[in-house]
Amino acid sequence: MITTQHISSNHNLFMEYTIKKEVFTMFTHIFNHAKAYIKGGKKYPNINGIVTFKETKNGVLVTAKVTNLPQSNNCIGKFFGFHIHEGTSCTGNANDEFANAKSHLNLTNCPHPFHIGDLPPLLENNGYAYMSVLINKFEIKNILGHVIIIHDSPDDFTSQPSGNSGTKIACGRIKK
Ligand SMILES: [Cu+2]
Ligand SMILES: [Zn+2]
Repeated sequence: MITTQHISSNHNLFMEYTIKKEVFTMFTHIFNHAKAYIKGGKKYPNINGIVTFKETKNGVLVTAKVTNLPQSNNCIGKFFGFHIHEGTSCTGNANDEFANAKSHLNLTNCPHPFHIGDLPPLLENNGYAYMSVLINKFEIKNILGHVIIIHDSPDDFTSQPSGNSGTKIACGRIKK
């Protein structure tokens, strides 16, 4: 038999559960997610994308989706250098419109390609690139506010200080 007492206690349990769930969701949202909206520069203004960062117990899951990348004239499948840079603004000057992105984010005093900001290159498919990679060399708090850059050439993972990746063609700032 259900009494008023039962209903009231179930209601309290339900409220407690709801509040705990809300607080949990709030904290995971505040501490464990970030994103960057990527926009092309003057040469490729139609480049558009989003990079999301999600903290997991094994590292940060980085997922990039980018459209309207330039394609090779002769051969299929062009690679693009892809890094987190130490700068905090997608601005620059007449020579380099994203010059203020500065160098690769490097918090551990290591050479390229062991910078915190060194990521696998993007590969376009009819101008579209999708990549998801797990990385445990940084936490989201290390990269917030910095910018992510797409270059017009692949990273050679050897040349110092930045893998000879060529011109910066797109940029986005990492935020909550
Ligand atoms: Cu770069
Ligand atoms: Zn690097």
